[in-house]
Amino acid sequence: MVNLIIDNKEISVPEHTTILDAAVQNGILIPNLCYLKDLNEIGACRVCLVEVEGTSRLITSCNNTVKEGIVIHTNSPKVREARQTNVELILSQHDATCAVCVRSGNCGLQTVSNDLGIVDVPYEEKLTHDNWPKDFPLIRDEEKCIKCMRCIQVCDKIQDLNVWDITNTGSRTNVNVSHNRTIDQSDCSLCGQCITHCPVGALRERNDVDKAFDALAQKDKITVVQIAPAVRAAWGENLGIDREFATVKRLVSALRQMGFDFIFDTNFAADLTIMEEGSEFLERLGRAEDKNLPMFTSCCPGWVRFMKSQYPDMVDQLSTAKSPQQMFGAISKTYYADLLDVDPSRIFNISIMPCTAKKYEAGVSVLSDAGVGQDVDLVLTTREISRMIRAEHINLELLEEEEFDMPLGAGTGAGVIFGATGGVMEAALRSAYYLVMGENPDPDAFKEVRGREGWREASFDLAGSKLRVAVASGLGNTRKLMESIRSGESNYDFVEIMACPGGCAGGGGQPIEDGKELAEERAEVLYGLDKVNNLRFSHENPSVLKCYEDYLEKPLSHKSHKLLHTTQRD
Ligand code: HC0
Ligand code: SF4
Repeated sequence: MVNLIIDNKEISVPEHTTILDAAVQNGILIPNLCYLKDLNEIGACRVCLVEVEGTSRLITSCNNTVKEGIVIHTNSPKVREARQTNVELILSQHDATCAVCVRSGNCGLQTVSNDLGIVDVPYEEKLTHDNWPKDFPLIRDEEKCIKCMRCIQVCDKIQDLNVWDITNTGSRTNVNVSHNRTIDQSDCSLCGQCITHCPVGALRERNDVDKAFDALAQKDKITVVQIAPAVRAAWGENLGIDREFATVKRLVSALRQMGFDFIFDTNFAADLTIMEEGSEFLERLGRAEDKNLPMFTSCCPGWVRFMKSQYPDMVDQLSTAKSPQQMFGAISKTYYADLLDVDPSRIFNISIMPCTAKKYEAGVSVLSDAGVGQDVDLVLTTREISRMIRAEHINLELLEEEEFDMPLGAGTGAGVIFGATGGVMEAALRSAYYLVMGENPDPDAFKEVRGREGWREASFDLAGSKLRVAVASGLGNTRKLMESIRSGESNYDFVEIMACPGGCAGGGGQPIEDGKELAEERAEVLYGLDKVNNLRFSHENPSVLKCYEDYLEKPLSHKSHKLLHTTQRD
């Protein structure tokens, strides 16, 4: 152990602990901006400076470790002055138009500046601009970038895609798409992890809120909204309400107040996906030859983009099943339009997703099959729906719980766990077991695929044959898994991949709480919802069964193939 004094407090911490960690562990807060534990410990912003007694230099506390007997001051006049100067210099290169920023009130730089009492920036403002494509789902505002390097680190170390890099040096140091490429030339998966790790508003999703309000205002439009599994575990986070209070039923109630005509659940389509994808898997498994295994899940557009750019030769191993978002879009503009007896062109489909890549997915033409433009007209992230709720001045505390509309509002516990890494696999195994054995397994029989670390594998016995499955989340983990499959080191029958660490619960469109990874906490909410659901098997979803009975006939039918599958990946 190392003994030291921080702000007159005698403390003792293990060797190699950083000064910042030592302080935090002892309840002493040191402001910082670029620091992210185990990811970005480079002292780029120089906000976490501290003074070491007896030396003339100030040092960054995030990347300097403790030494026996040192005496540290985290907030001496010298530290305060230097910290203030450093923040003022950052502000001189940052477009601080906070009133019109999506991160206003939730911005690391704003907090640090306010806490330091900065009301004036004595340096000349030097902003740089670039021409970012305004329609791209991921937007980078060059003028707001504070060169903290977090986006570079998360994209390199966690996602292993190296989309971002440092350009220029010295005072002209900047961050931009690597290798002088434009964003559309890069291999960006659109996972949005750079957004959720940006401390300011330099990275964000395309703002589609106004289009949603426009659709709500058009009287001839029938607005149909679907809520993705992972959204229900996070939507209240930036709205000042507790997780326990922010139930999906209260979100339904808020959306109804906002004027959406029909409020449905993506879980319905997740259950439908299991019927189709599970049947496809069993069909492939049963082939005498040309099984094309492992079959990969195809519901995460970040992963599909990654597959297309990094492993194009393996693309035909993706399941042909479309994602639940797209299945929902197709079904609502065909089957449901028939039920309503309306022209499907009047239906305006909005999906609320924890995801930035879903904005791209909705626009992929080969994924729209209802014949009236895009099957999903607009995708809003969890953050965007939170902004709409605020814009509507909804008094959240007064919200009562309300039910989804029917029939597309019915979802099972198997559908809800799609939002956590391993959930699609678990749901698929529950139903595959039933389809093969003719009886339900224990719903928790396939729990082994839950978790977060690296990639996980498991094998299960299915009617006497061994089924080998693997699950990965995060594209860095995915690359390792893919290399292992490619080299023949690993052999699986079925593989689930989600681009975001922890799956959609940790999606790039989820609320941001700077410095916190909330995927696990949110996944717990989803597993809790599964546990208490009366129905825990996709093949027991009454609305899905009715949809087959009245419309689709059976999984993999001609109609199902037309509306719910694709062999093209654009
Ligand atoms: Fe997901 Fe989905 S689980 S990708 O993560 O499959 O976005 O939540 O909606 O489509 O259902 C995201 C979340 C979904 C889809 C579902 C799948
Ligand atoms: Fe989107 Fe979920 Fe995939 Fe992340 S894991 S890119 S949130 S679908």
